[in-house]
Amino acid sequence: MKTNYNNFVEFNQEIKDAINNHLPVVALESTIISHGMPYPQNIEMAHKVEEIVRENGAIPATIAIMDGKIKIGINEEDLKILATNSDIAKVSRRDIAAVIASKGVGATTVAATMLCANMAGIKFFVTGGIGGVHREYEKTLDVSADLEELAQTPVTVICAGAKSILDLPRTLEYLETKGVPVIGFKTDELPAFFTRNSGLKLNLRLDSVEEIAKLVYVQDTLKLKGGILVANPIPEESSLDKEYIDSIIDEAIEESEKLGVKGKDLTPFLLKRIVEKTEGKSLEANLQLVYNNAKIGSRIAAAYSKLPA
Ligand code: PSU
Ligand code: MN
Repeated sequence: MKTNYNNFVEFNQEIKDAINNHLPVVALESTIISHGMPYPQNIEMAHKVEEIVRENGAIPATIAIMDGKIKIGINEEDLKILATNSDIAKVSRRDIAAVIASKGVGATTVAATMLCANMAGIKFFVTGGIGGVHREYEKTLDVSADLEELAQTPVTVICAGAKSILDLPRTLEYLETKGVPVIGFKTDELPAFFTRNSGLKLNLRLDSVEEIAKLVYVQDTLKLKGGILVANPIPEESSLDKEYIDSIIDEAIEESEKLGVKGKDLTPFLLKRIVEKTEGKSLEANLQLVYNNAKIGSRIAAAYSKLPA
């Protein structure tokens, strides 16, 4: 038999059945587990997010590469490996074929998870924050592959905006250029991950999950290329003080420059230093915003599945 797609993709049966029956399914990434949060909070987060997705009417599909296969729905053993090993590859679009070919293990970023979700027929994807245009872009040309993926892959990503480790105005400009709709959920501004506001006005605000589902439906029906970004602010009670977190982020960036950290190592380095410097306060905020995104993302997926197929 000739090698095909099925040789490199493995579905969990429940997820496969749900996709085939047009039931709501929500994809979840694994870089957030391996590189975005420390152990053991990463495992707790992965469990709780899956629980919240189910409570809100959808089926969770955590995606990673295990032993040379894209797994649509990892199991407990996979999760343990991803959460506890410090040498798991961070897999973006460019790395997928290499990690599969070498029968490796990899945690998928937003870009790679979108790509895999789309391959699998999953339309919604919940995460914490996306990558974007890095500060000092003019020196480094560092733009996350997440933005390029949003430009070309028809998956709706629910996030809490982007961290101000990034250049947020340029990130929004980039998304505009690439034709990506950015929807503020019950907000007029782009949320800045740890804080509800960034001072950057969005073009589009929607106040119900049904309206968002309808927009996705139109975009799909017209087969408009590319993804959609839903920006869901962190709950008020979990948000951090802007001046406090901004000064910590500035310090972390300064350290990364001194140490010459760049490329794919930069984002994980900054995330880790921020958790250390805030003595876990940023981690708690991060957990709460992911849970909130899981709730809203699943409700959007559930609303979408009620629209005519
Ligand atoms: N931002 C976060 N937490 C994360 C990431 C970003 O607040 O875990 C991860 C996501 O997987 C995202 C990736 O896709 O970092 C972006 O990395 P880069 O900037 O190297 O493209
Ligand atoms: Mn980068």
